[in-house]
Formats: sequence, structure tokens, C-alpha cells
Amino acid sequence: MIKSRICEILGIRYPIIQGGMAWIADASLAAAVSNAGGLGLVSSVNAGTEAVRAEIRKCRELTGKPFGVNIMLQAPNAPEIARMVIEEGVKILTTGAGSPAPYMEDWKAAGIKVIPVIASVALALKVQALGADAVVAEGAESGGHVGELHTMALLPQVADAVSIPVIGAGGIADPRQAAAAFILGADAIQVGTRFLAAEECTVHQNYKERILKATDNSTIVTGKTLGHPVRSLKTPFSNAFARMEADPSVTSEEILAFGTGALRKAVKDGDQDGSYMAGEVAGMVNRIEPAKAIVENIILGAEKILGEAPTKYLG
Ligand code: TUI
Repeated sequence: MIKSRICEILGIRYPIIQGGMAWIADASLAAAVSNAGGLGLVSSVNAGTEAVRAEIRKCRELTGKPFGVNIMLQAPNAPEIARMVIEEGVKILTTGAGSPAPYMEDWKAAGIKVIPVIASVALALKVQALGADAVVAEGAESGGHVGELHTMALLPQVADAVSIPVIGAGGIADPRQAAAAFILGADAIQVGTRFLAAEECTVHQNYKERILKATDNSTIVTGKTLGHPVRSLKTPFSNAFARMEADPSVTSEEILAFGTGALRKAVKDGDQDGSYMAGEVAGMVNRIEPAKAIVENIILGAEKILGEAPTKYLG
């Protein structure tokens, strides 16, 4: 068994957490991952604060195991969500796309384990000083909102800088990548894109099909000119977005308006004008299977690789 401080802190069997994917990570997926021995996460980006509250309650009905909530800090209702998770007695939070500083005191006072997703050493140190229980170091291979550094460079630098546990994320979909993350200093891993192909993931069938068809070169980062880079599958929508960004006659407001609501359209309607957020590993995701099979394939496979490493690499 891979030894990990994270399993003790979070009360989970395997050191794997599911990405808190906006609009995607609902009670169905989160409970399936938690029931499989990992940590499932419910996303706070959904049809409003009360819809998220309902998903949290549903998740509690579907699993008796620990699960968490991911808070997207740039969402307009983030302050409301931050209070609601305390009311609901949520025990574990991850945060993304900003600094959780304004909320840390209240969450810690409520006894919540707080795990910010960070994309730099500076923010890792800042959230550690604020009392974070662990960090997710998320490299730019990941889907959705991305930072500058990639996992191979980010993860060891964060692991060297902080004393709290580090969860590696970005570019992890199979046992080899998981084993590499542990060697780079991770205490656990976070997986997003591969869970899009979980049977329990409720995204529109078109989303799953696009992931299954993806190749190594299928993703693109757009939104850099808006200060909000996002990795998604190359589609007519994301290509048009990129062209608008390259055209000096198009204003930021026009680009923003073009992108508004696009993720929801992809997830719920499978609309071809949607934004299909996915990581660079989308090309490695080739089958639909239960979340339990994904968790066990990645973790048990990583254990095997790590166990065989001395004979394989050292003769
Ligand atoms: O948050 C994510 N990934 C996301 S959020 C999201 S929702 C969305 N919806 C529509 C359009 C665009 C996005 C989709 N994917 N990952 C966690 C993450 N956080 N990655 C990078 C960061 C990050 C970046 C900068 C965290 C903190 C940060 O610091 C800023 C600061 O305030 O210092």
C-alpha cells in the first residue's frame, strides 16, 4: 500500500481525489469515487447555491464515506457558498482559481479541512501560513482554468517548499503518471479528465464521446488575453474563441459574452457551441467504466510500478 498522510487526514482508503470539475462533479460522481475508497468532490459551480446544497445532501445519501466540496473562488456566489458549506456541515473543502484567504478563518473555526488548489509556490506558502491542511499542486496539463507551470516542474518545487501534504494534479490519468507524481513528492493525486468517462459521471453523452475520440493533440488553451486561461478540447467553439482573441478589432467584452455559459451548454446539452474542458490526457481516456475501476486501476497499478521499480531500474 502507498503510505500517505492524506489518507489519515481525510479518512480515505486510497490517496486519490477526484477533481472538483465545474458543472460536472455532482453527487453521482462524487459518491461513486468516495464509495470506491477515494475522495469524491461536489462542485460548487452548478445552478446556484441551493442546487449545490441539494447535491451535498444527495451525496450524503449515496455514501457514508468522506467526501468534499470544491469552491470556485471566482464564482459570483462564492461568498454565499462559503457560508452554505458551513451550514451543511461539510468536512472537507478544496478551493480553486484564487486565494481562499477571506474564508479561511471561518472554515477553520468550523473544523473544516481546507485544501486549496494552487498553481505556484508563492500561493502554496501563503495558504500554508493561513492554516491550509494540504494543497493540490495543479499543473497546466489539467483541464479548465490553468496556471503557468506544468506538473513536472510545479510538483517537486511545491513539495520542497511546504511541510503540509501535497496532492499532485494535472496530467494524471494512468498508473504510470500516478507513480511519477508520488516520486515527484506527492502524498496523493487528483484526477479529473479520466473521471469524465466514469459510468457514474452524468455529463451529456456527446461530452463523453468527444473525450473518447480525443488524441494527444486535442486540447487548446484559450482565455490568456482575458487573464483567465482555460484548457478545453479543440472544437469549432474553442477555435472561434482563439480567433477572436487574436483579432485586435474584437473587444474583451465581446469575447467574454461569447464564452458565457459555454461550459454548461457542453455538460448539460452536449451543444456543439459548448466549452468541453479537458486535460492533455484526454487522448489516453479510451473507455467508459465504473469510477471504482478507475480508482483501483490507477492506485493499484501505481503501487505495482513502484514495487517493481528497484528490480526494473536498478538491475
Ligand atoms: O479552478 C480550477 N479549474 C477550473 S475552475 C473552472 S470554472 C470556469 N468556468 C467557466 C470559465 C472558466 C472557468 C474550470 N476549471 N483549477 C484550480 C486552479 N486554481 N488552477 C489554477 C488555480 C489558481 C490560479 C491562480 C489558483 C490560485 C491562483 O492565484 C491567484 C491569486 O489570487 O493569487
